[in-house]
Amino acid sequence: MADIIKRAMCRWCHSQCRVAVSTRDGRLLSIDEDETDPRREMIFPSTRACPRLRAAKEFVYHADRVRFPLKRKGERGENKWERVEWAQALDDIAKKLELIKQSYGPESVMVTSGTGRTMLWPRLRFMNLFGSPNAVGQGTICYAPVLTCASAIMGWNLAHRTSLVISPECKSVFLVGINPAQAYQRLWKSVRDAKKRGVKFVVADPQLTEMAELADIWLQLRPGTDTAMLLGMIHVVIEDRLYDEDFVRKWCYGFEELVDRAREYPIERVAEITGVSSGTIRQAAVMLGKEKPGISVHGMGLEQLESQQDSIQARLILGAILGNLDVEGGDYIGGPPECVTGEQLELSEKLSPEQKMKQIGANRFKLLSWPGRELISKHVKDFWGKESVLRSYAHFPSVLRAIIKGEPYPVRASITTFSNPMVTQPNTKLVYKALKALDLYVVNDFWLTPSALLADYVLPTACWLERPQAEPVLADNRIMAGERALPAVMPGEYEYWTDYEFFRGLGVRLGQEEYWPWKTDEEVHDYRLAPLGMNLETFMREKDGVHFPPKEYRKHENMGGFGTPTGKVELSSTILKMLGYDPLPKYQEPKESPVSLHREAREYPLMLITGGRFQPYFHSEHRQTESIRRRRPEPRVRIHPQTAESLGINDDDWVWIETMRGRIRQRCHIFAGISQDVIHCEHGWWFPELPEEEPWLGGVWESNVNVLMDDEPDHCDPKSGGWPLKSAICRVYKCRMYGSVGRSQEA
Ligand SMILES: Nc1nc2c(c(=O)[nH]1)N[C@H]1C(S)=C(S)[C@@H](COP(=O)(O)OP(=O)(O)OC[C@H]3O[C@@H](n4cnc5c(=O)[nH]c(N)nc54)[C@H](O)[C@@H]3O)O[C@H]1N2
Ligand SMILES: Nc1nc2c(c(=O)[nH]1)N[C@H]1C(S)=C(S)[C@@H](COP(=O)(O)OP(=O)(O)OC[C@H]3O[C@@H](n4cnc5c(=O)[nH]c(N)nc54)[C@H](O)[C@@H]3O)O[C@H]1N2
Ligand code: SF4
Ligand SMILES: [Mo]
Repeated sequence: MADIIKRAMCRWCHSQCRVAVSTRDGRLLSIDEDETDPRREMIFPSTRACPRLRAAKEFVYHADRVRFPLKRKGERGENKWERVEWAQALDDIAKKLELIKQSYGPESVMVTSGTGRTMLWPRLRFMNLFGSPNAVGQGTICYAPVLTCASAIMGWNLAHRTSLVISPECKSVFLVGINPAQAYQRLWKSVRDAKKRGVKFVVADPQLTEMAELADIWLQLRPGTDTAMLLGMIHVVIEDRLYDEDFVRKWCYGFEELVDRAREYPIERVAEITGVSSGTIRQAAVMLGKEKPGISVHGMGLEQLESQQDSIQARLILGAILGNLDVEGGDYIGGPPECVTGEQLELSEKLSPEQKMKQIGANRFKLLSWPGRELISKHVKDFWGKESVLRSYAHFPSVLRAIIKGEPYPVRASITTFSNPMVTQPNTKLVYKALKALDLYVVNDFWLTPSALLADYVLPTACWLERPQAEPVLADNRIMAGERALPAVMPGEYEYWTDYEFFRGLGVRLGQEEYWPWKTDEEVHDYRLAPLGMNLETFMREKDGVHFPPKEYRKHENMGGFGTPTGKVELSSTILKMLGYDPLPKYQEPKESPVSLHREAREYPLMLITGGRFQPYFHSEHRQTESIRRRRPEPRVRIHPQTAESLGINDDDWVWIETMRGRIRQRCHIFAGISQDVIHCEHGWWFPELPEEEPWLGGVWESNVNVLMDDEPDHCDPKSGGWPLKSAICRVYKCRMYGSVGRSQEA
């Protein structure tokens, strides 16, 4: 048969590159850049240079890939499996879920999910029809915080960092806790181009990242102190009258309250809190105030703070009063996409109000759970005439505790899809204990990850090459699509189901058949694209799989305001107030820092930040792909040269990193771009080459930084429940190695 070329969309990171895939007889031959993709020039480095893409064949045909459904034999964690048919696995799982539902109620079933790699809604549609509000996920510390905060105070989110382009009209860019060089290669390309045009950059990051190196002003703040810094900058902008008086008068609500709050943050006080000199803070505020219009964008440096809401709110307020909102060259608001959205497909109206109120965490972390979502959605929907794109999450740490303690009620079954909580969720020892205590645990993945190794069923999933795609870009109104390049089933060789097919299969068995009318992913996408007068095939043919509607600026002028209760940008949030929270941002010292825990800090004198993105990996993925692993075989911890010297540690030494919750080992990377009292550990590490059975679980206890991290609900963001991944106290000491990994002794 002749070679076939398909235009697929890669999902091995958030760049979502479209690629041209050559196949013969259903087998992958090669992958190249897709010349029909209008976005192909908008990435640095090019798609062709991407290590994950170059290793695609290794991934797809890897010997360790789970090819058929597996059912546990023996004890959980023994790594003993039998192959079962898909139909049998789904029959069994459905039966068990039904029994658990009868004994404990539908809310005793949870799903866990990771960051966007596939459609997010099928699991929610399944759960809403099943009757459970307990969907948890990484969204609580990644994207949902800003989505919710921006929707609450300005009626929609700003253009997302994955697709943000710095336009020629833009004069300044403020980046807070984000490093596009490693994390967002499209934004990175745009940043590099803008720098050449003379755009000014202000970067707030405790580390000298590639982004910070390129900055005009680098604010090297103490981890977790962003809210103070941002309020200090707001104070300068107000005092120096650098804000947009016209915009504030016409379109903002609560300015006087903001003025009062900002007054509590004179830059001398802020300098003391953050460790950045008052002169530098002032300079940064003045630069952003004078170089307008500007863009501001933040990353995990804010979303993963226990003060995620206050810091994000302050960042959004600063941009708004500067007059950057929805102007050309400023912070663009896309509005709803034209296709059917995931939120419409979720069928959340099928979940009764009583079940919504049972969502674990809803009585406490109201903003990201049902109370906040319903309140915000109402105003957003009234304004835009279309469903919001908000999310609602149960509180993961509280759900884990419910599994263990049975309070507020028992949670007995879990389905994990596109996630590896044993590696990416903090407090791994507790995650382990909870997963082991379940009556039923099902994992949908490509590999026997440390999480999958604890499952009763592991179901092999189709990767992006083996399924078609068509989705809007997060809160943007852009839509992108890709074709299915490889068959998901090769009889006798492998049988992969997409996440959609899996949840449909389960739903159909549990009496939900009428709500799953589309049998394949193709049918789903045809349905979603119908409002554009297209289906997947015509969308690929006529639009090359990309729909970027023309930008419309200053929509508030035509639409009469913003989608909030007051119709204005709420500098003081009426929604936060209605939910019983402080309507304005306020600084609070992290619960675990040398300042708040000065006694403990004698033993744990260093501050630990984690998870800074690095190539060639995406979270806990790709550790088994040899050509990728060879580039970065081992985990690394960044330590300041003087700190290392005082501890007798040399570059490349294995060191123990210890917190009050445990210890792990990583290799020392001497790095002068971090403060002497801060260290940075990589996240996502496990070792697929180590034994799978307990206690090894693929080396999950060796170097996985989440063994060290805290998830205590009292230490999470009080409004949205985010857990702190960028602040802990720790100590570091040399790990004496006598031979290879696994034969070590502590110093
Ligand atoms: N300490 C610390 N922890 C962190 C972070 C940090 O900075 N520091 N970052 C956090 C953030 S922002 C995020 S988003 C999370 C990420 O956390 P997760 O999204 O949970 O990422 P992974 O743990 O890598 O798990 C993803 C799993 O899904 C599988 N997979 C990939 N694609 C698909 C698919 O299409 N379908 C299915 N069914 N499975 C698929 C992969 O093989 C992998 O095992 O980590 C968080 N954890
Ligand atoms: N290669 C690769 N790319 C990825 C991913 C991946 O795993 N690998 N993951 C994707 C996902 S899901 C996400 S969410 C994004 C995340 O991408 P980013 O938002 O860039 O997230 P991080 O690299 O975790 O953190 C960004 C910066 O925050 C800084 N930081 C730490 N603590 C603080 C603080 O208290 N205040 C401030 N201001 N900054 C702080 C860190 O030093 C770091 O440089 O990356 C995406 N892209
Ligand atoms: S993994 Fe590489 S090819 Fe795939 S989307 Fe990311 S940058 Fe693009
Ligand atoms: Mo993320």
